[in-house]
Amino acid sequence: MSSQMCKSASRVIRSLLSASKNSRFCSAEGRAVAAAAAVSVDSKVPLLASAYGSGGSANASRGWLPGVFALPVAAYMVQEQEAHAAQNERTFIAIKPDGVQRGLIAEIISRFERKGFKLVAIKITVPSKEFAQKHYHDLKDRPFFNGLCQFLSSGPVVAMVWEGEGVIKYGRKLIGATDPQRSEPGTIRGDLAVVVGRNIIHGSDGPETAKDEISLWFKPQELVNYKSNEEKWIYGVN
Ligand code: DAT
Ligand code: MG
Repeated sequence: MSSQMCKSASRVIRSLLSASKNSRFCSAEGRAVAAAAAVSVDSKVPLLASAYGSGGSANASRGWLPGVFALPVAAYMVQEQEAHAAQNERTFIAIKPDGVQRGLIAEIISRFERKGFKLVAIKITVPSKEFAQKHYHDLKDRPFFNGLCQFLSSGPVVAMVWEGEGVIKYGRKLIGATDPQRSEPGTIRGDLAVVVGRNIIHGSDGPETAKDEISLWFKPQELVNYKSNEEKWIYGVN
């Protein structure tokens, strides 16, 4: 399906879904029918096409399901699509020169990795001061801006993109409060840093910042799309 088709199909499905939420059609049998129909959709049969194509009704003989069967199909497909989109959330994380020099690269990466997030881009680089100023542009009026940019460009930085459901917000939780004196024990800054000027790690603070920072630090082709073998054990609904 083209992305345009996907989008309009998704809109139709979404309105069907809101009409059917909590209805009796969202049952286990519904899911089975939906799964069968989802296969049909993959093989380019018109959206919501019948899994019972050879049935006797007028609808079935045209290859279309009546709305009552279409609803669970719709619900299932939207849920799948949304779950997939959530898992693809990405954030920018950087180990600053102090973290690199203190030998904390593996420690920091392992905390994100063990949580269940997926590394999709990584490089080590010494950013220029101009680049650091771009990265921290929103802090340009703060008194520590110059020193901060000087410091970020003073040595190697490990720049990364991590992917997973809720990774932007939860990444910040793993990192801890900006000032390590206020970071909880168990967080990266809480466990591994002492003062705000040497807090070892950066993490995007929201979806817009994440998008901007990822595109500042990485070219699109440096981001790797892959399926991790662990995903089926990290994600799931019972
Ligand atoms: P965060 O890194 O938690 O997103 P921020 O965006 O407010 O925090 O600031 C960016 C960095 O600037 C921060 O990691 C360390 C430095 N910084 C922040 N507040 C500071 C302060 N009061 N004095 C010195 N450096 C500070
Ligand atoms: Mg910040």
